Amino acid sequence: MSQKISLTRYLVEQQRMEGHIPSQLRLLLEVVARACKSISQAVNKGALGGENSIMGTAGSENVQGEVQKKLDIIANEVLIEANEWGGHLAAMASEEMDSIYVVPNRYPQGEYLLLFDPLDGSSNIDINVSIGTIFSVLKMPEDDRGVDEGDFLQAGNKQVAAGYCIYGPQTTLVLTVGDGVAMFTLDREQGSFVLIEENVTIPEDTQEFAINMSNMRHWDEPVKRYIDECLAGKDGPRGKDFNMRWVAAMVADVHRILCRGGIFMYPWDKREPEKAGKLRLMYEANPMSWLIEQAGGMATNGKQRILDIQPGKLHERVSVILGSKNEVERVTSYHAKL
Ligand code: AFP
Repeated sequence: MSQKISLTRYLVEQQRMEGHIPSQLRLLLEVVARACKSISQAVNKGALGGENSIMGTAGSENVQGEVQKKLDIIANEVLIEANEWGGHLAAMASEEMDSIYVVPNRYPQGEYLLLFDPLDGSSNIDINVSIGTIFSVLKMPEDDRGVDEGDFLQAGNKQVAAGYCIYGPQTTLVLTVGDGVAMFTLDREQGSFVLIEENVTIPEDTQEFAINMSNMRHWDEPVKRYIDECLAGKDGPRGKDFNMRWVAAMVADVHRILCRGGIFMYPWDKREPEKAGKLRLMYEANPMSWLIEQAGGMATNGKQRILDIQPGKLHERVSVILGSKNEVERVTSYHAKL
């Protein structure tokens, strides 16, 4: 790429040429990107942050009963403080907060709703492995007076923007506003995100799968069958060898899939049969599924398209199968044969 295109310029051009992102949404995305820059800064400091070190646990649990890391809480605060005063949002929801955060009365209220997992893959923080922030943007339902949790309960196909920022060897922001997927890497000297790839496309076929194999004995038949066939390699029904990767941060596994294809699964399993899955629908599965679909891939819960699931509650969980189209189709078809 000869001329560097910043995120700001990309968004202005989307607004001007494509006409489908209103200025308020553009502003919102710029603020989210700015917050991700601050989080990236904190991640980079690690134990060098002294008293403000981001390492270790905060001594509390979130609404899902998971131990909160210090960085989970810091990232949550950074996103709220950056977004509450701009006038583009009505409310926010996060993995780290039990209920929604309504923009305080002292600030103007906008028409958008922001959902996020401030720090995905928090078990990777202390071991210096990739982590990330995932976000999803919805519009307030029309003619709505006063915002409440019910306004957030919209299917993923209603998202107006979605993305993530991965804090790895590079800090990269990946975004869709419904016109393909674009990637921007943080240029630390310039302090801005620079476009590195537009129209990201996932190959339809793959020989790489991502799943936590230690849960194999708890899986349902269709997932077991799919993985057994992959493991059988060249001599099995698939007639080819497969490779496996598992970063334990969805953001990093999805990033790899957007870069070179693959299939990611966190399926329902028998450990907690009453839960639909481990991952959260509204601020993990929905934004990732939209990005994957926008890049030509597919995302289902084994039975239906994730983006068509009508959420019943904010912190709803879901079984996730996403990535290269032909593989996701295959696993989904195994579920249909049950
Ligand atoms: P946190 O956001 O609580 O760190 O969880 C990360 C995650 O939900 C997802 O990003 C990973 O794919 C998955 O957990 C890893 O889970 P296992 O430890 O069960 O493999």
